[in-house]
Amino acid sequence: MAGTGFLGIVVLGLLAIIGSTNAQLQMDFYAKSCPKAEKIVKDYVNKHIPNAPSLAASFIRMHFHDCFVRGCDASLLLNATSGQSPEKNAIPNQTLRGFDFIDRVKSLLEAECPGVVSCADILTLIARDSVVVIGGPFWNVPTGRRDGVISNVSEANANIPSPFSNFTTLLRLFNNQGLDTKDLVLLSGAHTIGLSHCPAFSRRLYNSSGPGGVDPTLDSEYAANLKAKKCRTPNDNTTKVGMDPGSRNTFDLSYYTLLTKRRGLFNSDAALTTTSTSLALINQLLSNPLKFFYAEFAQSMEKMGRINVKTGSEGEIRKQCAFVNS
Ligand code: HEM
Ligand SMILES: *[C@@H]1O[C@H](CO)[C@@H](O)[C@H](O)[C@H]1NC(C)=O
Ligand SMILES: *[C@@H]1O[C@H](CO)[C@@H](O)[C@H](O)[C@H]1NC(C)=O
Ligand SMILES: *[C@@H]1O[C@H](CO)[C@@H](O)[C@H](O)[C@H]1NC(C)=O
Ligand SMILES: *[C@@H]1O[C@H](CO)[C@@H](O)[C@H](O)[C@H]1NC(C)=O
Ligand SMILES: *[C@@H]1O[C@H](CO)[C@@H](O)[C@H](O)[C@H]1NC(C)=O
Ligand SMILES: CC(=O)N[C@H]1CO[C@H](CO)[C@@H](O)[C@@H]1O
Repeated sequence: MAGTGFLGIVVLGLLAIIGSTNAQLQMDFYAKSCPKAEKIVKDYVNKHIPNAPSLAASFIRMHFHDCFVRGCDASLLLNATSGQSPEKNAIPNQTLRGFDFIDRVKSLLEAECPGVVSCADILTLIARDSVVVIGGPFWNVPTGRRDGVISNVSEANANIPSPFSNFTTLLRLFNNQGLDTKDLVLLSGAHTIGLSHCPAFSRRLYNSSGPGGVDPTLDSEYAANLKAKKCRTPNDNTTKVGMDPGSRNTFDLSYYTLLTKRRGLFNSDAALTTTSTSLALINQLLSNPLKFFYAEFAQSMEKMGRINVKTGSEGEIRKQCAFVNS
């Protein structure tokens, strides 16, 4: 009897060790610990995003920026603390919006079940639910992410791709995260919604090798129009331009159509047409119904949402998304 008891304890101990090291994301992770969690997020998003649909673009972009630095651990949401400049201060983060929205959802969840639902899961759920509200694709969001405690501006600048990147650089940064060419082409498709500020592409209008300083890989009519009506000077840093003008609130295929017409806005968009593999993927998306893109996009989003996640006893569950627990 004593023997089996001892064996039982050993087995339980082993299971616990396996459990903690192999903990992984699962669908409805909070089913027992906070059964209403995912519904609270969805209800809040359904109620407020229709009044501010442009936030959907900001949230999916924030999720991307979070996942590319130390994994999807809400490190992006941390505010400055003494001696550490956070990811929020990185060049690509300067145009992110909606941190207060996330804080409000977190407050609702803390009221429902204190200390249970991570900011990393909240951001991931908000990104998905808000894209669904604007009529975009649905993707599965397994939950159980835990929050990181480090946020470092240099890591964000090193890992988040710049709009000036060529294909080689883009693929290297995606490969670093375990993502491949297909993921790069599909996830860039998020540029079918949202806005950019002129500095992300005005070099292509004013300071490139073609006539008038225009980038020869950019459609000249499109460039002329942007110079006349949008980014009127090389230093304009306030005007906003839809990356997919005409349907910037609609999650459709027209971003890819624009790429094939040399009307991708950033060098990084145009770069997707510069290799035969990525160009073939673009053409495949364009020759299929929208639901094919949605299904493929969903797979890449789920994959992105798993990048270096902290689970089990790693990290913590933050009480406030902008601060690590004291
Ligand atoms: C492939 C590398 C990528 C680069 C170089 C890039 C770069 C950029 C830049 C420069 C902007 C404009 C920011 C501004 O000036 O306000 C932007 C906006 C945006 N990006 Fe990307 N991006 C990339 C990939 C992605 C991915 C993977 C997603 C999401 C899955 C994404 C979603 C968005 C969205 C939705 C916006 C619009 C944001 C808004 O309206 O507030 N991007 N991106
Ligand atoms: C975090 O910093 C931002 C500015 O980057 C500020 O607007 C926000 O209020 C801060 N959040 C909290 C919870 O203090
Ligand atoms: C931030 O990351 C950079 C690059 O990895 C590193 O050199 C630096 O020491 C880090 N800063 C802090 C305060 O840890
Ligand atoms: C891509 O950009 C990187 C970094 O700017 C540069 O080192 C590399 O030579 C470029 N590659 C190509 C094929 O242009
Ligand atoms: C283009 O950019 C380079 C490097 O930033 C700068 O030295 C040059 O003066 C610019 N040329 C024009 C025409 O603005
Ligand atoms: C934007 O441009 C204005 C005027 O040229 C300048 O004063 C300001 O510092 C610029 N802001 C940034 C963030 O570069
Ligand atoms: C949203 C946010 O925190 N943006 C910050 C990005 O970084 C600049 C400085 O580099 C800050 O001024 C912004 O507040």
